Amino acid sequence: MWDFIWNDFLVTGEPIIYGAMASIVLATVGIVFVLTYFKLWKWLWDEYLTTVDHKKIGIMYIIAALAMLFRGGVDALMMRTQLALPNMNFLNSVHYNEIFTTHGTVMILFMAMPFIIGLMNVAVPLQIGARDVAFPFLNAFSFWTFFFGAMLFNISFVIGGSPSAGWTSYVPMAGPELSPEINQNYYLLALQLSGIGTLATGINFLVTILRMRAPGMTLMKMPIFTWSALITSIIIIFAFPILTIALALMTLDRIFGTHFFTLAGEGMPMMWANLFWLWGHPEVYIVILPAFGVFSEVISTFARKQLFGYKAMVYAMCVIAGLSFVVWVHHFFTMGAGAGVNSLFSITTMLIAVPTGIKIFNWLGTMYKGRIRFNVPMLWALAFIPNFTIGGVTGVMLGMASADYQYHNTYFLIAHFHYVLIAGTLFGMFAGLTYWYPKMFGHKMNEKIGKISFWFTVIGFNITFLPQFFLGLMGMPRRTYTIEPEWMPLNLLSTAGAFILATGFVIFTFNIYYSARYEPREKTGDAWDGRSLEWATTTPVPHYNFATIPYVNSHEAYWDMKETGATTYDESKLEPIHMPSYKGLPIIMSAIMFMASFGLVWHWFWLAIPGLLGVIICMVIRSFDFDEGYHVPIDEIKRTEEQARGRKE
Ligand code: HEM
Ligand SMILES: [Cu+2]
Repeated sequence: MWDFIWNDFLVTGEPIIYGAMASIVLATVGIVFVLTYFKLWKWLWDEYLTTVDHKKIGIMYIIAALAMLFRGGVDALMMRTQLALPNMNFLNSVHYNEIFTTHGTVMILFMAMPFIIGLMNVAVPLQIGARDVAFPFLNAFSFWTFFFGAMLFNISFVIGGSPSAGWTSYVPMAGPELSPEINQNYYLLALQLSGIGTLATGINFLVTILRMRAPGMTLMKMPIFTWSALITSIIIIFAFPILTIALALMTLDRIFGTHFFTLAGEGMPMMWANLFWLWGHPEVYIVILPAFGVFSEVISTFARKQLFGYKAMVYAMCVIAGLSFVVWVHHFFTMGAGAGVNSLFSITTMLIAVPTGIKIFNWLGTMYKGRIRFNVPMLWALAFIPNFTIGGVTGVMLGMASADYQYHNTYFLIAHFHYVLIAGTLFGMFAGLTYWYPKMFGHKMNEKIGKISFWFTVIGFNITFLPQFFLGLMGMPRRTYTIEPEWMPLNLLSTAGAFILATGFVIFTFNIYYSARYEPREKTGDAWDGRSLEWATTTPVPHYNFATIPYVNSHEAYWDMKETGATTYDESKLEPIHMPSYKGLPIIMSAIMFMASFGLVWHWFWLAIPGLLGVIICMVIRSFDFDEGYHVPIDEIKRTEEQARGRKE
């Protein structure tokens, strides 16, 4: 028993791991102590763990995403440290493999995705004048499956060993022959668990946006961020089932001995690559389109102009979404498809540059002759345009199949996708968080600290990743744990940049803490002189969002209201508001799913089977739950609104 725990269950033998174990234990004890000492358990349970309010769920998503940014960021710094000089002995090859695998997976699935879903949760219902999402219970469930999926993935580090076959998990590397340990099972089950939540989110937001818009808001009058959320939801609904199936098949291969992807027994390893990227390529648009949406909102607000080419922006996003499903083969141009196939996918890939270019010109057009305010959200948007363009242009270079034989799996690719993911997604999320922050918490983020973190991030980012294009051209392969002496100067530079970049992230996070303590409270609900409906509510936003729902006449609904002096509080139209009740079931059910998944990871059917039964029991309980929520009485709405609006005047 102790033998098993010491030799197989816990990961041992590395000082870094002991350090991690100690810090996990200390952090857990610390959190439990603080919650107990300040008697916060009940508050936490009542206000957050059981909440079905989209605003609070959004906040929880964003906090989790920021925590994961640090997990993935520490991984990145460890890799860059190992690559700074030739013959470094900081990480061995096995450890390096584990770290690039977990870094990629955590960053895409447990950082970028939840961050955008968090912002969607915060902003979309407010932007369309709704009181919540279509399925609030499901929304809470989505969050908790994501959360427990992320936890499952993260404990692999200290329990049983991390996956090491890359975030793409290509077979045969990830198959039972070459990865016989349990580590790969963590990847499969953690992604499966959180993927369920993502799919549910896609459905939830599709229905919310199609069915719950304020009267008058036709599709072409929706704010552009809501449009990006709608298109993202559609991509999710088409893409995630592919991932679900692929993961399930590999789980069968690894745990139950089937042969879908094995070389033996007529399996097809190439099928994994196809399924993975048939999901994986749309996935990168799932994380970029909402960032485009944020930038559009921010640029038009801070240039004080209507978004230039609103319709073209919408159509461009639709075209990008469609094309995202027909380019996946560019991820394996060198794996032996014929020239015809490669040419076709080359062309579809490069076509994406057209609608993306249209969007870039529209952002520039929006700023043209605008009276630009250089607040922090706008700075992120301004930095995004040139940096993302570098990512886009190098993407077109990679998209040429013949040239890709040269760049394939080199640092050129690493530089390319970090330009897209950091300058696109991450800057977008930072912009969005700073932009909607006053709506979420009732005060702005500190501008000065925000600017410092901005400059650290943007400069550090370019020092880190610009040299990597040249390293790639010099032949430095990706996923290598040692470097040749001739690659040393540029690598050293890149590593130095990574630490500057990381400092920028730390300052950004510090700013959240600092602003919560010291920034003046925001009295108006309209912190930036906004144009869409989320700014029409008071701050803090009442749990029912809108006392009375306005009639919408353009994609700048609040701008119109400001011109006519209308508000979202019309006492003569007040009616009791129907709201859903808070529920403990989503978190309990997800915790049980976590147990079942953990059992499957270890092939412990004594845990997995009761776990699955538990999930079914939860579903039965839910289907006999006839609680229809409650109504907020008119008196209470009046009191809340008068209090909030009294302050506003
Ligand atoms: C502090 C900022 C970051 C640094 C210094 C950094 C550095 C690195 C390094 C050194 C690698 C591995 C290269 C190799 O040996 O193959 C890597 C891979 C990767 N990174 Fe980052 N990264 C950062 C942020 C991000 C972000 C924000 C994302 C996504 C949103 C991301 C996504 C990925 C992915 C998908 C991989 C590929 C993993 C694989 O090959 O399996 N990174 N990064
Ligand atoms: Cu792709």
